[in-house]
Amino acid sequence: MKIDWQPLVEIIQSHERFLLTSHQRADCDAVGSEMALALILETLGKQVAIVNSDAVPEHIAFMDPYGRVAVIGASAPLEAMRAFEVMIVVDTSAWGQLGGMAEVLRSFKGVKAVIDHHASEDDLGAIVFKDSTAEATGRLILQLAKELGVPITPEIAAPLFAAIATDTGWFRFPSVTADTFAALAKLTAAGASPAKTFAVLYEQHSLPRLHLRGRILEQVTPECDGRMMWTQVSAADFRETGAQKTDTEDVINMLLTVKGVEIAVLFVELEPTLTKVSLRSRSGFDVNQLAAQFGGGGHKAAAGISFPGAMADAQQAVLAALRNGLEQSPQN
Ligand SMILES: [Mn+2]
Repeated sequence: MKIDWQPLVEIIQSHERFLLTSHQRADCDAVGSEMALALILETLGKQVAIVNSDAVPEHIAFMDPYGRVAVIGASAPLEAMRAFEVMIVVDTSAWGQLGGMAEVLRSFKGVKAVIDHHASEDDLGAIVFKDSTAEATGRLILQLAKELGVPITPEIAAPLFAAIATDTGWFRFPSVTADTFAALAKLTAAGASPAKTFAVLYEQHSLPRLHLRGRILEQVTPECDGRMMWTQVSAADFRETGAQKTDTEDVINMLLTVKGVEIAVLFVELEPTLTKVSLRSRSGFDVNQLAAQFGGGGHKAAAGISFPGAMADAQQAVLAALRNGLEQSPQN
C-alpha cells in the first residue's frame, strides 16, 4: 500500500502554522510521530504546536524531553486553536480516541489531514494519508520526511525508532517486514540507539507496575480448550498495587506465550461503568471485526473496545461473542 504524499507535501509547502494531535492515552507511536513531524516541519521553517486531549503518560515522558505536548483546555486554551492553518492527526482515525481534541477537529476551519496506519476508520472530515499495512505511523512520518527532502537528525530519528519499536513489540509482530528493518537501519544510521531505546522503554518501570503484572498473570483463565486466554485488572488492583492505568500496556502479549492460544483478552476496569477491553489474535481470527461489534476497532491481530459498562458486563458480552466466533473458526 503506497501513499501518494504529494497532496500533503503541497499543503505543507503552502502553509505556515501547524497543529498536531493524536489519540488519548498516547503511546510511543503517537508521541514519537508528533515529535518527529514537529521537528520536520520546523526544519522547513514552519510554526508547530502539539496539543493532545491528555498529558503524555508518565512512563513515556522521555518521549517529550522538552515538554512540548500541550493539553487542550489546560496548557493550550481552546481559543488559541483558531490561529492554526493546518491540523494534522497522527496514529488514529477514530473520533472516539480524540477526547477533547475531537471538538477542536470538528470546528477547525483550516486544512485537516490524517496520517495513520489503523485499519478502522471514521470520517474525520480530513484528507487521509493511510497505509494499514504499515507497522507504525512512525514509519509513515519517515516516508514523509523523505518526500519533503528533510534530513533525519538524531532528534528526529530517536522518537521514530521508539515509535516503530513499540508498535511492533520490539520487531516481532507479523506487521514487521524488510521495510521495517530498512527504516530502522536508516534511523540508526541517523543517530537512533537501539540499546538506549530498549533501556528507556523496558528497563525503567516502577515496582507497582511489576506487581500489577503479577496480579494480571495470576488471573489468566483459559477457555475454548485453551484457544483463548483472558484476564482482568480491577480498580482495586490499581489501588492496592499503586500502579497507573497505563501500567497494563504490553502485558496482554504475555498471554500469547502459552502453547495453543489463539486469542488473548484483557479487561481493565477504568471506571465503574467504563471497561477497556484489549484483544490480540495470533491466528486468522479477526479481532478488529469482533471489536467493531462493540464500537471498537484496531487491526486484525490487535484491537480494543471502550465498553460503556461494568467490567462483569463487558466480560459477559465480549467473551460470549468470542466463544461464538471461535466455535465458527477452525482451530489452527
Ligand atoms: Mn500506531
